[in-house]
Amino acid sequence: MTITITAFANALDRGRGLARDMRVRWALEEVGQPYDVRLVPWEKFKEEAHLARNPFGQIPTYEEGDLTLFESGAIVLHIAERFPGLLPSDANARARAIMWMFAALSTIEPSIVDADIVEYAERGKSWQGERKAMVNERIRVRLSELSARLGDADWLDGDFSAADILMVHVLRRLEGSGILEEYPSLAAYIARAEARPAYRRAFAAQLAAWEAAT
Ligand code: GTB
Repeated sequence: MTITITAFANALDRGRGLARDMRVRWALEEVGQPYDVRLVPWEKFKEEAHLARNPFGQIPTYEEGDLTLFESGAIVLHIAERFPGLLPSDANARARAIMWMFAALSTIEPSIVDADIVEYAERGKSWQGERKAMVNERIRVRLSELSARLGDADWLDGDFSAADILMVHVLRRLEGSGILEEYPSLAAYIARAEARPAYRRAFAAQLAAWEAAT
C-alpha cells in the first residue's frame, strides 16, 4: 500500500532537515518503507484539501490506504508499530521506548520551540532578552538531566528505537545556538544518529526537495 506524507513545498528551514517531515522520512527509511511526498505550498496549508488531512493545517501528515494521520509523534509511533525495527518486542522495553517518545515531545521539545518563538516571533519586544535567558536556562536544565541519564550509552534505552528518532530530531533544532556544545554526550548522540544510513537518506531526500524548489 502506498504511503504518502506531506512536507513544505518551500521548506522554512532551507533544507536543514529541521521541519517535522524529517522525523517521518527518517522513520520510514529505518523500516525500509518507500513513500511518496506531497509538497504543500505555504498558501495551501489552510485550504480545505489540507485541513481535511490536518485540522490545524500543518505538515507532516501521513496517508496509507484509508488511514490519514497528523502529529509527527503519532505518525512515527504508527510506523514503529506497523513495521518491525523501531520498537522492542519485549513489552516492558516497548513501554519504555514509548515513554521516551513522549519525553522527547512533551518534556524536551516545548522549551526548544519556545526558544525559536522568542528568537523570531518576539524579536524587538522589550522583554526579549530577559525571556531568552529564561528559556535557555530551562533548556539547559533539561539537557543536563537528559545527558546525565544518557551517560555513555549509545541510545536512550537499549537498542536504537523510534524514541531516538524523535529525541535526536528535537535536539537538532538547537543547532547553531551553541547550547548543544555544552553537552558533549548529547552532541555525540546526535552525531551517532546522523551517521545512520537511514538518517542520511531521509536528509538527502528533504534537501533535494528544497533544492528543486529553489
Ligand atoms: N505538533 C505538530 C507535529 O509534531 O506534527 C507540529 C507540526 C508543525 O509545527 N508543523 C509546522 C507547520 O506545519 C512545520 S514543522 N507549520 C505551519 C503552521 O503551523 O501553520 C515546524 C518547523 C519549521 C521550521 C523549522 N526550522 O526552520 O527550524 C523547524 C520546525
